[in-house]
Amino acid sequence: KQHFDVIVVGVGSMGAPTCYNLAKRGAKVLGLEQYTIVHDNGSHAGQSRMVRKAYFENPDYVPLLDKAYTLWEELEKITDQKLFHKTGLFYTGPKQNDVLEGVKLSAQKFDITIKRLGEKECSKQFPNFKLLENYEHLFEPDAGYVIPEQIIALYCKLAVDRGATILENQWVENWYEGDNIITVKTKNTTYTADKIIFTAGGFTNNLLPFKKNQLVPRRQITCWFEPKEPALFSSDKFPCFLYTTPDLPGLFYGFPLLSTGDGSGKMGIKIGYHFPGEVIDPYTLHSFDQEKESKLIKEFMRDFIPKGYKSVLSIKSCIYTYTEDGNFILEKHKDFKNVSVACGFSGHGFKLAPLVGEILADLSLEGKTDNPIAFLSSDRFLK
Ligand code: PYC
Repeated sequence: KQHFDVIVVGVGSMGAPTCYNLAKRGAKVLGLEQYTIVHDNGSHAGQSRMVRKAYFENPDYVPLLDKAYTLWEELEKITDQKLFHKTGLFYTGPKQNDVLEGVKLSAQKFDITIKRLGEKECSKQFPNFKLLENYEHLFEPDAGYVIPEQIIALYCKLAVDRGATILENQWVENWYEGDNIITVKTKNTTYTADKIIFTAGGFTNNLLPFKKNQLVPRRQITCWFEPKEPALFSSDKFPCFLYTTPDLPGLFYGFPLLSTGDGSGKMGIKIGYHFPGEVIDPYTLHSFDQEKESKLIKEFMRDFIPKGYKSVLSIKSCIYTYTEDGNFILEKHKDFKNVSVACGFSGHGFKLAPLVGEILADLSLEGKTDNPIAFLSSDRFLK
């Protein structure tokens, strides 16, 4: 048997920075990943994730985001690589809509720079978007994007350099908590540890008991478009955006022209619909009707960013794991003494990955954290 201080199950968006933070603090760490380090069967594939601070979802995230911004900078210093690409973020939506009101609330409460753009200024700065009447337009200049595949690979390397063991293709068949010892069984091996952390994204339900509807994996579709005039969509001209259309709930979002990351060498703009998709068994993520599922996104492009739509380069799926209120679950587990968990990121977690890694290391090694995460406790579902 091999014994570790901490076993981390799931080495993706949250597990990779967790392995790094644990190893940095001197813990003997084992990371178990059911696929490879970086894969497209979970929630991290797709070459871009937004980093933004004027959080419309809930201002309680802003103090955490402040720290995450510092940690993204630190990671750039440690790795000597540019990781955070500051493009700014353009928001447009009907006046008094929840998203825009939420952005303004967080910006005001925490003194975050947000520019309100008049129609003329807006069409000059962002000529690629169709602008609608009675809409409000905002710009968050300090927002941008990171590349999740690059970040996860870097965190794993940093973790391994600091002594962590990270194993791929390790499907956890079973685990249990005994008297101050955790046992984990994979197909061929039994491991033990003092502590365990679950960062298994949409697969968490298979590992930890959550109540029905507390953690719901859903399929989300993203499409890559070849623009009619690629030069108009480079990151110095076309920012990340969140667009609320008049007739649909949720938001359309997108990124500037980036590599599609599929080895074809092609560049495209990635567009998605930030709204709960079909409930799925996460192991069937890629079985879907591409024509049917991409229809809304194509219509959005045709109607609101027509110059961006010459052809569709690819249609991909990834997992959003929703909680009932769309806020994360991040805590020391209530029923198991030596278990910590981060899950239910509901499609907006990656920007906080460096801090989630720190917090999980705090919870696991110290039993507590100084970070203000009470609002992310699953206790809220008991009320
Ligand atoms: O977390 O910022 C975000 C986001 C935008 C679109 C999907 N997720």
